[in-house]
Amino acid sequence: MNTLSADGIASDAQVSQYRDAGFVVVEDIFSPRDIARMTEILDELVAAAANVSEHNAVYDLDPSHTPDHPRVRRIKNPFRNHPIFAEMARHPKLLAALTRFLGPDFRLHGSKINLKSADYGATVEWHQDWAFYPHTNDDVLAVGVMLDDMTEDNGPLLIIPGSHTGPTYDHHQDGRFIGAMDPQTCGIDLTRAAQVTGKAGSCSFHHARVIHGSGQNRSGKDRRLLLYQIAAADAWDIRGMEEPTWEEYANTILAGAPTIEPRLVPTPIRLPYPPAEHAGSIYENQSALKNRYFSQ
Ligand SMILES: O=C(O)CCC(=O)C(=O)O
Repeated sequence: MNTLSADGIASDAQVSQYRDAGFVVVEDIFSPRDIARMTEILDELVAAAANVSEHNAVYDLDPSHTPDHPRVRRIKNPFRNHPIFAEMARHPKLLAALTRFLGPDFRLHGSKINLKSADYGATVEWHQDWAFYPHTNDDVLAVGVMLDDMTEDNGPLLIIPGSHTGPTYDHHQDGRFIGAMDPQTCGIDLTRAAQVTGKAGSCSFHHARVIHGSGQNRSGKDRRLLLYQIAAADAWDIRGMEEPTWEEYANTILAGAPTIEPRLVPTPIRLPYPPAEHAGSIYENQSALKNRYFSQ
């Protein structure tokens, strides 16, 4: 039965789809007004990149970036870099949906905005988030807040359904982490990927172990995706605690309470070490990948 939760957010069918396929789209989480507030700030952040010539703690720049034509691939850590994105991470409808997928206690462990701008937006090669940040259990997912409509032709997220229950694939090249799978040797039929599309204000939820990537934006319209990485409070990043203090760690709790008792569930883990030669973002990590799937 396709029952709505008490809040009407994320039906039983959507929760089952998330469990079976490793991803689902839930519509109308953010209102047009919420989206307008976020994109207004985002436009200001991108315009301010005119003063920046190197990647830094806020900006990952497109290789074609110049001060006259600021071209930003990614805003790093928007949760920390602008209060609007911290406010929206606690949006009641988003929290209600996350409770359906992860239970009552969860925290934000990372955030980013991938801009995939009209005509030049960067591709993201096939990967599993799990290869970047394995945890003690896999109640870990990424929310993609669609700041624009995500359509078939503006480089939508592509996901291999069901791959979240399989192995963790090799994300190394020449003995170093490279943040991508080799499409020629991984043995996956990547043509069976599902396109994740939806209207602005919708959210995709994808499991940290599911294989995903995205191609070029061939349209004349931006495809801006705000990604919040969320983990059950008892899923601990096995690389350690990122925040410098317990208070900062506790501030990342979006619902429920923190715990110092991790839940241990065996999962296939490969550590992202030795670290990537090119650090700073997935785009940088993947820049030395020899066998690419998506044309740039
Ligand atoms: O923006 C996209 O299409 C892919 C996002 C992603 O997988 C990532 O940034 O890790």
